[in-house]
Amino acid sequence: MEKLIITAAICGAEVLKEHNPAVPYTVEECVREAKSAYDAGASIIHLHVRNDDGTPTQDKNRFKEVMDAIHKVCPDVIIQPSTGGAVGMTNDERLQPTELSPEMATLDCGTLNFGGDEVFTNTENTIKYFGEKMIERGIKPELEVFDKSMIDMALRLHRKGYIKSPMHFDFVMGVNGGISGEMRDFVFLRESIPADATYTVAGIGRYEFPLAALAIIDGGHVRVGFEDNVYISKGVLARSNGELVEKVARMAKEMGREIATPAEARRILGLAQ
Ligand code: KMH
Ligand code: ZN
Repeated sequence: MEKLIITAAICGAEVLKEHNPAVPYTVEECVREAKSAYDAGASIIHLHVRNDDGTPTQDKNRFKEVMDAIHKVCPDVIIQPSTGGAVGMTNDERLQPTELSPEMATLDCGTLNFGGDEVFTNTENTIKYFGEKMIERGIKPELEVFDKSMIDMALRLHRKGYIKSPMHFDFVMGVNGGISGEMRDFVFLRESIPADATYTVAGIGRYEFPLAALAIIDGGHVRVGFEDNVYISKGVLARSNGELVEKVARMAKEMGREIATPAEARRILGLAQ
């Protein structure tokens, strides 16, 4: 079995300091959280950025500032900017970090309800447009799927040439509006991707660690972080993203799965070394 790639989604666009005071907004806070995750075994940082007041932004310059600052202290870490941004942003606003030609970026594969009156919109033409831009800019997409239908969409657009092989999926499970995070849901998604594809699983809230355990034994990969969950255990806030990564690394060790370094993650995902 390949080593385990741990991704840390350190910040997100929606979670606030009101939910956990350690949620990062400023450049310095993002660096602190990325470093804590990297030191604990994360080889990928899934990145959103904020203005200092916590409002989400996809501003290219802000991304550059945060990415450069993270790379200063974690030189080999893979930084995967979000192209999802926050609900309501335009496509070109969301695509700004891809102008920096990062190694990876997320590509959201469908529209879903996102709690309350919010709708996270990704039409077929949007997905095609994002896929084309990523091919043009040499970026490996992490295909974010919030439901089984989004895997089907990704496979269809792959056949049409908008997404290249080998595909790498992120099963985001437990969003209100997307697929739930039960074991049967995980098996359904996992059995619906091509044999040469890789996947990571991002369980939202209470699903984070049970789904991490399933992915560890199945040979998949794991995403944790404040974007998805702010608790280290029931009712106890995590002190840092590093603490969440540490828990996954501990679980993997107990189950006999080694943790991938960034170089090993690049090889597993087929990124340039
Ligand atoms: N903030 C969500 C609306 C991504 O990073 O690509 C979208 C999101 C997905 O977080
Ligand atoms: Zn995200």
